[in-house]
Amino acid sequence: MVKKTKAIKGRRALTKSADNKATASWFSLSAVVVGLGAIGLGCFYYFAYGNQESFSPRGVPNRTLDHIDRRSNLSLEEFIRLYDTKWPVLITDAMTDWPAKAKWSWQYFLQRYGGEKVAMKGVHGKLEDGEMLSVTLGTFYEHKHESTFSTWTYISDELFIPTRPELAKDIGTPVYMKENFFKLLPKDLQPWDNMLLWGTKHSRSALHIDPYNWTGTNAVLQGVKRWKLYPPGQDHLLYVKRNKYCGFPLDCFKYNSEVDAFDPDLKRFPLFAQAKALEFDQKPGEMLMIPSGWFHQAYNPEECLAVSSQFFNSQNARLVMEEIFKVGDIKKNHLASEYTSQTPKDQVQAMVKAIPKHVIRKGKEVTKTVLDQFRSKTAGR
Ligand SMILES: O=C(O)CCC(=O)C(=O)O
Repeated sequence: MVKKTKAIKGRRALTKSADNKATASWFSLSAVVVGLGAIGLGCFYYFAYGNQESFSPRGVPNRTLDHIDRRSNLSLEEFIRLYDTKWPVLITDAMTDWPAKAKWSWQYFLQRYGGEKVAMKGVHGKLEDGEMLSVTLGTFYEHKHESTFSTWTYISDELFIPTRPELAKDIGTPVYMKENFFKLLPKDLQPWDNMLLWGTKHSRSALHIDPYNWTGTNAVLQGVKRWKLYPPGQDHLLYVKRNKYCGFPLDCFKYNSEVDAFDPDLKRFPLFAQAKALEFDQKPGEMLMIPSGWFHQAYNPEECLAVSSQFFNSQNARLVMEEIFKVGDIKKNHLASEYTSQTPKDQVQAMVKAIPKHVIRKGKEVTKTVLDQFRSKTAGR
């Protein structure tokens, strides 16, 4: 019985019956033609584009990872058409009128804030072993020259600038960031903006996608920042840690990779060797726009002062709202039935109306706790 079944299966796998022999030869011939066609197409692409990895973001032709566009006089229309939620770009004239460029120096900060606490990442060993500490700005300054590739410190403070309006005034809002639906959220749920990033030589961020999948910006005021940005579709090569939370007043999932892209452990993370990145250095006065969904990591080859920010606009609204729905305890079915045909702004407004009161209360508590934690007079140096 078993033998018979096997035999029938075996025959079927070949040609089923003599009647099918003609069909089989036709298929073989077609397979050869298709195979040759595929090789031909492959050669065409190889010679047309070299062996450069190419990607086709929504609405723009093939882009390659061999350089980053540096643009000035970029209109809002062109930014939306070519880059927003599609491809990274360095804008060289977005910060020309920022008072921070001339004003922010060590002398300026130490005089005013030398004794005040900042949130600082300290690493001794591997990036993954780093911890967040609360130290005075003066202490960071005293030790900043001691950094090595494996021992470094990085002020990464979400609240230092937002809680000091005199500093926030020194930073402008380029035209590309004017539409920002985060402002439509209740005040206590808006993500903190303008993170202060002051890193020693060798300091670096983790490889991650930004919270809520927003569009991120990074403005370098002093020093140089080296970047690796990964086009979407490579999550399976990046060892993403699941089920972590961002800890913002309106919580969201955190998408961090376990890999340090500037010092990858390929024994632990072998697939990472296949990941393709856009790599470049960002100079002082340049602002980087990081599209939603791109994993990215920065390394400071020298001491670097920068400010990062974000926006949620008509281009990324669908992606950002999806992330808010995942954690925000907002029931999609509470939204009006016409929701899907509304403009992005109207959709955000409808979503905001559906945020439960307990979520807003929790947002207030989170901000207070974080502020207490980092500003506490008793926190050690
Ligand atoms: O400047 C850095 O270290 C990276 C900052 C960053 O990636 C971010 O703010 O999302």
